[in-house]
Amino acid sequence: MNPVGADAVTGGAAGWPDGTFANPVLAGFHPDPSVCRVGDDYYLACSSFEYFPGVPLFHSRDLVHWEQIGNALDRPGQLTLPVDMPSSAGVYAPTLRHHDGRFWLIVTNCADGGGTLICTATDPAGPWSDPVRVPGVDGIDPDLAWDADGTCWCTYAGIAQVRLDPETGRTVGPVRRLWSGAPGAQAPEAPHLYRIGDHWYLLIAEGGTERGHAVSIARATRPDGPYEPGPANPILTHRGTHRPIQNTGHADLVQGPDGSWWLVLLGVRPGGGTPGWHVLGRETFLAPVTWVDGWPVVGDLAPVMPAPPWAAHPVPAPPVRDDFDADRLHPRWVSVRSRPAEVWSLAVRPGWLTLRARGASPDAPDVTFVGRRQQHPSCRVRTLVDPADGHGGLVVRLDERHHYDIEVGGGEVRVVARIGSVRSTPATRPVGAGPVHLRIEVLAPAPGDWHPAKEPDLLRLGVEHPDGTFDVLAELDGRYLSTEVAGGFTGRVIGMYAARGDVAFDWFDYEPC
Ligand code: 6LW
Repeated sequence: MNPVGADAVTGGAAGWPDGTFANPVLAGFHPDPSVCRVGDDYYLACSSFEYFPGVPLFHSRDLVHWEQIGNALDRPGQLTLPVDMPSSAGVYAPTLRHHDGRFWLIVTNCADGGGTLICTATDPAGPWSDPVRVPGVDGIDPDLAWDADGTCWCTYAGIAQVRLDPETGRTVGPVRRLWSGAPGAQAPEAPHLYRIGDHWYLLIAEGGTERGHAVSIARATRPDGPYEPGPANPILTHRGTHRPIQNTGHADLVQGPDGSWWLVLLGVRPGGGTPGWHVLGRETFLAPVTWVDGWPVVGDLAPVMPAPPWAAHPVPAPPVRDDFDADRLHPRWVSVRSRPAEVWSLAVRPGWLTLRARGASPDAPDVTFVGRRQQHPSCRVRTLVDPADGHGGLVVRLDERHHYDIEVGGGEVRVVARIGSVRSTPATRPVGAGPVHLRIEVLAPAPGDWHPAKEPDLLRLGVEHPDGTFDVLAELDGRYLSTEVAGGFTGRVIGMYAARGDVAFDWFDYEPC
């Protein structure tokens, strides 16, 4: 049976170079994707954890090319991430849906007693409403689905379900257990519920978000069950394989423009020797789905995929340089926990981003930081920084306890490496007064350059001379800024910080290399 639409993915439509597309479709730290379709448009939301603003939102016309249009939680009143919250707490997996003329986003803020939040918008680029709290939903990964009579069902990790009034956040009736995936499997979570054909389908993740991650399915004739597990579960896992994309799970189903079915899901790309270190966080991938006897079957998921049978709608590549000439920051720029107006300005020194220090270094949970996700295995980051009487620079950050910094101030440039409990200063260099060019290069190994303990990448931190030559002060092993070392749910974020006083940045370049 094929409930709705075509199931053959053939490739060959307009605009796809070589008849292929590249996975991931959203590179870098973009986990837990949730997608919805409104006419010809697709919208996608991801988790954001300790970063503010929270819940990045993307738009696409072809499911492959995505452009960030905003962040759902971009006002302090919508998102509280207290300074004492651990990194990788905060904003967990959202579900994004369109119902009755409005976009609905349900999400958990694990750092806020309120827990489950619902926001709505008529334009997904914002503004999003202040959140309605849902105290009756006591679990992560909430999903919203409406049945034909308008009843709203909230299904969440466990897998548990309760009816609710999404306008008020009030739950109705008891919480019921629906299913827990494969017997004995850990972490049944990430449920999404869909009415497709004659059935309600319950898509879940199980096995945990590490190498054992998997996607499974069950179905019922009513939204509240009883659920019958699929005959071929898990319908997707890369566990125990040597495939380059690992940890595959946490998926959401969507139909392409031609009615074919697809999954967006998270996966990682481990690098280096054994056990493999992934440094870019959990990324968003796209995989084709066909239907066999009323059950979804997931097709091959690889870095290079046959193009779908519809036209490509590429989006402009983000510019290499942000000159800080606009009067607001692009939504891709994130800060750690909060970004109060008094610690940053584009107006104090027009054309420069000025940061005012709070925490004394990127070790501090309240460091003044403005950064962006590392999205390419090899990339180059540069800035022109004027420390004036302060201290500040560039940082590659996994969390407070895992970061590499190059900082200028007090007449010197220094490289600082923080790895767990160890903090060291592998290089210092005297420098004159005035603005300094800082540069960080991240270099992935050449294909085939492998041995069992090979690092996933190398980071070179240094200063750039007026003639453009790169004076490398330190070359550091990237494994210590990986999820396998640091733990947690995020990925690398690279940006600017102030550690003392007011520090101004004229521009910031990020380019793949
Ligand atoms: C998320 C859970 C998961 O809530 O990881 O991979 C958790 N899946 O569903 C954090 O992203």
